[in-house]
Amino acid sequence: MTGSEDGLEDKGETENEGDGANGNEASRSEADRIDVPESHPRYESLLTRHRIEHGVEAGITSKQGLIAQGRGEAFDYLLGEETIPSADAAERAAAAQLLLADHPVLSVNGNVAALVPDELVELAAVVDAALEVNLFNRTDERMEAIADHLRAHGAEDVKGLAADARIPGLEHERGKVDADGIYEADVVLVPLEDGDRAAALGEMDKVEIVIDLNPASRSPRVATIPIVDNVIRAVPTITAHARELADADTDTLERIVDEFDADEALAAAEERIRNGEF
Ligand code: PTJ
Repeated sequence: MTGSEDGLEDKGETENEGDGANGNEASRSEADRIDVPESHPRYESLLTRHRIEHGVEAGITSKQGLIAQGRGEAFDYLLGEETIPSADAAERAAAAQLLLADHPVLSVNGNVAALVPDELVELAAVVDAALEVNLFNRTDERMEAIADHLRAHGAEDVKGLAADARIPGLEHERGKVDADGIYEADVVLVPLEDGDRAAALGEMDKVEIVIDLNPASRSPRVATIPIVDNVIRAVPTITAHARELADADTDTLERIVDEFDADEALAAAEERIRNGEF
């Protein structure tokens, strides 16, 4: 990767400034460089903002992504900025569902590419899933920038650029997917999805795992497995569960999925938001 591929060159940074050979450390360290000690009570939130800001500067995240992040932060604050037990159960069910899948795909937009690139690549490797860039505000430049960014963070195969299939019922740009990716997938993880596309994927009979901090949003409401948690915590937690369940038999994995109740999980998140202490 070159500095310009990750949008870093303007800032006088190159991959050689990091510790690693492939530039991942340079990219991540710039995205994580904030003048706040880790002991600061708002450290995680400020770091998250910085990653998103860096994502916009690098041409990865859309400006609307900044607004989406602000909305998410408000819900995270009300949730206590922690993974509540119902979200952890959803993350375990998601891990089991991904391990059961024949053709799982992790959908990547501009926000999650900026926030959790390493973590998405790791999850894809652990559950043997494909990564596919799929954008609400799709432009060729952002598609390429995100694919480059994921590759710089270790992804070997990034789908989404072929765009040789369509999600039925969605207008032209937003419905573009890869025929051997989301179109064929049996299980799709869609973090921070917009409601229309989440509903359209549901109409295609896909098992949909949605990560969204707002339990009232349409996307978690149409999901098979809604995860009401910050994507920063959710993705590594799914990976940790998947590692722990890696040797589980099919019956065990199916039981974990069957025992998960989406309505209960949404209700528990709403209850925490309405009645939690802050
Ligand atoms: O990169 P693109 O073009 O695909 O665009 C991505 C965004 C997120 C801008 C686009 O899909 C969009 O506009 O989404 P919405 O409709 O604003 O919905 C975003 C949802 O994600 C909201 O319900 C937020 O509460 C939630 N959210 C925001 N940040 C996080 C989050 N959920 C989990 N973790 C977060 N960090």
